[in-house]
Amino acid sequence: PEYQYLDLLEHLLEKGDRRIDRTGVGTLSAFGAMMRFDISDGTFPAFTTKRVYWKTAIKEMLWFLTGQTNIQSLLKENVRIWTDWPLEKYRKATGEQISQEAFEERILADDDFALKWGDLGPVYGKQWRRWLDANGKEHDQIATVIETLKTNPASRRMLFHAWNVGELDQMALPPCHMTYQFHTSENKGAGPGEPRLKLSMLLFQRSLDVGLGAPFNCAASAALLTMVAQQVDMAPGELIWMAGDYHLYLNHLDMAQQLIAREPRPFPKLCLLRRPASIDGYRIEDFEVTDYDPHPAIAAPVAV
Ligand code: THF
Repeated sequence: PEYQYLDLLEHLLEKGDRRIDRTGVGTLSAFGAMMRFDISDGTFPAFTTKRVYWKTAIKEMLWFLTGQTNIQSLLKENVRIWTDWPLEKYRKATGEQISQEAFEERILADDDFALKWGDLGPVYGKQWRRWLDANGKEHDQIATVIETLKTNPASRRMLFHAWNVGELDQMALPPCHMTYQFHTSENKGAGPGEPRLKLSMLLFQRSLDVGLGAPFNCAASAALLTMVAQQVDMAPGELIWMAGDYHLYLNHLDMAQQLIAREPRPFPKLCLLRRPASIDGYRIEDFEVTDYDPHPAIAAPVAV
């Protein structure tokens, strides 16, 4: 199944359209991809051709679910993948050439500084949990999806969405993974006491950084599907992942060559050690990943 990912890399290297992108780094780009991962047997699609920091990816997902948008809470969990955007904004605004470490320390130590400089605007968490409508009413899209799964699982309206058009210009970055839709089907062959329904999730991503972001997005969305399935007493089914513009940054070409030269290994397994009372109750300690035996990590810069 990891070959689906390696095929995207190969396609980009061979046929990608070379262009200068928003970040100025340059990419090889293509349009329209789909990957499918059956996770019904507990498979966790953490890629194996390089080590994926799956705990970081799940911590980011848990942070989205809290509805928070300030990097201070991420830094408290030692997650630093969102620092670049506030850091760049701070450097531009003040002209101060502060190091990433010093900036992160100030965000952690100084709440006022964090309020002023650590917020990413109304990104994922805000839209998922507190989408503001024209009448000033807030909508918790996650709670609605879970409620609908429990009461009307055949619905075709079980989705949440982060592309809030009126607020895009306030976001540090408009959402990349923007629509998550859920679908249930009969859990064929379920024994007594086993869930009768199977839950699948389709993720649409308008923009996919295949080198750096994709392994994170895949692990995080598999974790989300596993959590939601547990909350609604269904078996996890299939993770279907669609991308619009998928691209390889030009400073990731060496990494891509190394990845496709490596032999993928079996995916690890994911097990939830506890069943929290609600979707808000998960902690990183609840996720147990076993049999993960990846090739070594490959460091690569992120385009800001
Ligand atoms: N911007 C770009 N250019 N690519 C992305 O993947 C991306 N995201 C988020 C927002 N903007 C993006 C940020 N997500 C890493 C991983 C995910 C990120 C940003 C950075 C990263 O540096 N990963 C390293 C090390 C991680 C660590 O130190 O723990 C890696 O080797 O994987 C996609 O949603």
